[in-house]
Amino acid sequence: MLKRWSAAVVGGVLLLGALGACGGEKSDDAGSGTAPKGDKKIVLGFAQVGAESGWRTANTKSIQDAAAAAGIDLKFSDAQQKQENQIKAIRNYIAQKVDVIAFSPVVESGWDTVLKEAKDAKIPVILTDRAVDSKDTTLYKTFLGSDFVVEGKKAGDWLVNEYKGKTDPVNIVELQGTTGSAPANDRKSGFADAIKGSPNLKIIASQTGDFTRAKGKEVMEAFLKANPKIDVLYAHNDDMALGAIEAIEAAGKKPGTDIKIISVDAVKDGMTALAAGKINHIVECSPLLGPQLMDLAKKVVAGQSVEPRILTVESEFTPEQAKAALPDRKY
Ligand code: GYE
Repeated sequence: MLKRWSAAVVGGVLLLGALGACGGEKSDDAGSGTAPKGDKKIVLGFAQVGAESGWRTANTKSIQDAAAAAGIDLKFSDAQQKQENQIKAIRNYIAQKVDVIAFSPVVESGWDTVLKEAKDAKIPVILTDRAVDSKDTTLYKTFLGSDFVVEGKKAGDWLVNEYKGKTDPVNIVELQGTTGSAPANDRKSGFADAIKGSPNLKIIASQTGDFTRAKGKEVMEAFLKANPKIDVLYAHNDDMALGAIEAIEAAGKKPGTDIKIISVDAVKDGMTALAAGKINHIVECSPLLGPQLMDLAKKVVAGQSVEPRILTVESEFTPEQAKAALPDRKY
């Protein structure tokens, strides 16, 4: 799959027409859009991070569905969580002269050169879901997504409240998201900030699980082997928490009881584990960014000004709230 994807991207413009829907590079033009007759459809090149989590799958579907509904011709690529693949995809969209580029940067650093190339080619860029650390904010039009520091803080505040009035040491292990990504950096710092006033709450181990179930399980196994007393797991997303639950159960412990678990996202599988008492608290991060992204794409292509930062509206869930919300959960 990676080979095929790279071939599509490296092969560039010439190959693209022939490749069609094969490989990671494809056009999702459903032909059922609402673009006014006679008007040329807006072409949006979207460089997705990958397919690492339930959140990402829901995010991709939201973008594809919203593009079809808005009559936007979507070129979609999957970078398999590699920055070099995303950069190649963006260069490819520049070479194709798409009308607008959007992407969810896998990590925060290292985007200035390619963003400058897009700017020089007069193609507007919209950051979706994750931020970049570029000093020059004129390199992109807007950033649509969550406030990950607030999410980390909500997770930490819940824990502080859970142990209110208690002074016994609480050993916390942390499963971080992809190293260098905005959600990993910010969920870590927001959480650390929230617990810093409670000296008995201690992070005794913190490692990346790359936002995947498999890695979450593997790292939790190592945490369990190295630390005889773990009271709390803070996972930066549901998928890593779900992998860790398997490791905890395999070690003969009860997730949610012997080890309390807090995670972020609130995808269906996470909410199911929360309703079953295996996760104790989830901070929501909505992946349904598609409709807002299409509105923004239309505006920036039309040369209209847009807000530089657009936040997603989110909440939190207890097990009872998860039970109530599950029947209507779309992802
Ligand atoms: O929380 C995680 C995914 O960037 C907000 O990426 C997103 C994160 C999400 O892999 O599950």
